[in-house]
Order: sequence, then C-alpha cells, then structure tokens
Amino acid sequence: MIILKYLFVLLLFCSHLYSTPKIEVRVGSDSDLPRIQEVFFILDQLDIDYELRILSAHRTPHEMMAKAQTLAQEGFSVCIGSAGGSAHLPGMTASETPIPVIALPVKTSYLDGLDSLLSMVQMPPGIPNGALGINQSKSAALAAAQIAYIGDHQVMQKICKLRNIPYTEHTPQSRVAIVGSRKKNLGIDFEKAMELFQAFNVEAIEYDINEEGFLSQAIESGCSALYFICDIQNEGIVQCQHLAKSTFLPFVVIPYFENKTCVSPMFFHQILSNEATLSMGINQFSNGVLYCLQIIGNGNPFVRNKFNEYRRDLSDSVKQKNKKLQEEKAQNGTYLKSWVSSLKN
Ligand code: C2R
Repeated sequence: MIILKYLFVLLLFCSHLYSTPKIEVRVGSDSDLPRIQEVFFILDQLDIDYELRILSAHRTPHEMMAKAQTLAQEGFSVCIGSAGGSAHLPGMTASETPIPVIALPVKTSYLDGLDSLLSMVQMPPGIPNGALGINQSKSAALAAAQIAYIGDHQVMQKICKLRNIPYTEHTPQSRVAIVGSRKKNLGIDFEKAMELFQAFNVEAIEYDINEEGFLSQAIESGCSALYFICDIQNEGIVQCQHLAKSTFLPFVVIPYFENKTCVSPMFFHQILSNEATLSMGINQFSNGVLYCLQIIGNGNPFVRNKFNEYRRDLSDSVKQKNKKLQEEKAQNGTYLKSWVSSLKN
C-alpha cells in the first residue's frame, strides 16, 4: 500500500516535470525580447510555463514553418507571435497551424510600431490572427492564458485576481456569445459567418449588450468566447472598453465600418489599449468566427478536424484557380490575353 502511494506521488511529480507547456511564444529576433518582457513576467506571475523560440518568417522561413506545423501535435493551445516592422511572423504561423495565434506588434524606431500592427491585423479571409495593440505585452500574456487555460478553475482564478475581475465558475462548451451592433443589417458577410458556426456544430447565442447581467448568463451557459461586433462609427469603442474590463472570456473583436471606404487606422489604438482584446481585421466577420472555432477546437476534436478540412479546402480552391489559369495559358491564353487588353483600354 505504502509503495503504491509512493509510486502515485512519483507519477504525479514526473507528469508535472514532463507536462508540456500550452503556450508557445515566438519572436522574430532576440532584439524584441526586452520590448516584450512583460509577457514573461505575467506568465511567471501566473505560474504558467511557456516555450520561447526565435523564429523568423523572413530569415528562417523553413524552420519557422516546420515549427508552426507541429504546434498542435506538441500540445500547444495557443501561440504568441511577436515581431517588428514587416512583421509576417504571426500571420505565416497562423497559415500553418489550427491553434489560435496572437499577434503582438513590437514598437519600432521609425514608424512607432504602426508598421508592425498593420502587417498583422488585416489578415485574408480564412486565416485569422488575434492582433493586439503595439507593445501590449501584458495583454498578450493574459489573452494567451485565457485561451489556453479556459475551464481551468485554478488558473482562471489567478488571472481574474490579477485583472481585478470577479470569477464565477465556468465550464466551457461549444458555444460562443455574440454581442454588439445588431440593430443594423450587417449584410451577407455576417450572415455567412454565422452559418459557419452551424457547419461546425457550434452554438452562437446572441446577447443584448444593454441587458444587465448578460455576461454572467454567457459564462453560466458555458460560452467559450465573446464575439464582439465593434461599430467604430457609433458606440463600439466605448462598449469595447467596458466589455474588455469585465470579462475573462477570450475577447474577439471585429471592428465594423458600415461604409466600405478607406479608414484611418488610429481607432485600433483605442480598441487595442484595452486588456486582452484580440482584434480581427476590419469587417472580417468570418475570421472572427474561425478564431472562436480555433479556441473551441483546442478541446473539441470534431471542431479541430473540421477546421483542418476547412483550411485544406481553402488551399485547394486557390490551387484550382491557378491550375485553371495555367491550363488556359497553355491553350493559347485567349482568355488571359483578352482580360489583359481589357485592362489596358
Ligand atoms: P534584428 O534586431 O534581429 O535585426 O531584427 C524582428 O522582430 C525585429 O523587430 C529587427 C526586427 O526584424 C523583425 N523580424 C520580423 C520577422 N523576422 C524578424 N518582422 C518576421 O518574420 O516577421
């Protein structure tokens, strides 16, 4: 009996020693480390282990891709990708992994980090990144912890204590809370995005932001993320600030502009100065949904497999278009020629 007891303790000890970290932090250069040091301070404060790697999409593209492709198998639930300037590291990582990637832009000498932010945030449909504000290292650590340790009462309690948010027990389910501007017709892109939830068997529950206690309801019903449509031209920024302060659920924000015209990127500073706020690109409703599905996929193999299938289909459809173009070119390229000459006219 005593031997069994010792064996059990030894096993527990070994499992602790060999338990793989759930958070990978990858940086484009060691010169970024002092600028994002708070990531490590906060994770240490939460007693959360992490793996740190220096990988560059530009300087070590093959190693960077290889290490992105195995993130899920290695047991990681989330990746923080941080770089400065033409910062393609998090975006390229996101292309190669089904786990959610958090993009942390590093402040730069010449463009103040706006270059880093803008090269991260407006990802193409199908490949989301959760972008943070420039040098928002604390937010990176908190957002990563909230994703990786969702449903872990002990860690979540520590996070809430640090953030000064009340913690209520939360058991994550395949559900997402949809909040924000729904008085308007958000259009076909939004409808299609919501259909994605159905296709993945994930329930999307709409909450009225003006209804008192809706956040507690979302937590009680086990929502795994908050999908917030942030109407930038109206009350979105204020609502965003309020929500960010009040929730420990992964907070996925979709900046919404009604008119599809050019906009100044300065609003990003306002929404991304809030704690643990992860922004999609402007009007990227589907990417917001996919990002939530990546979070749920960490604990739901059906969603994870389906996400991988979705990615393969996306990639195949691009290859197919290129194949068609090459075939057409080989057959005299009449379509191509007439298309090019129509551009000239
Ligand atoms: P060095 O200080 O090593 O010259 O790097 C790094 O993140 C860093 O901020 C200068 C800056 O280059 C950035 N870098 C990227 C990437 N790789 C390096 N943006 C990338 O793959 O995106």
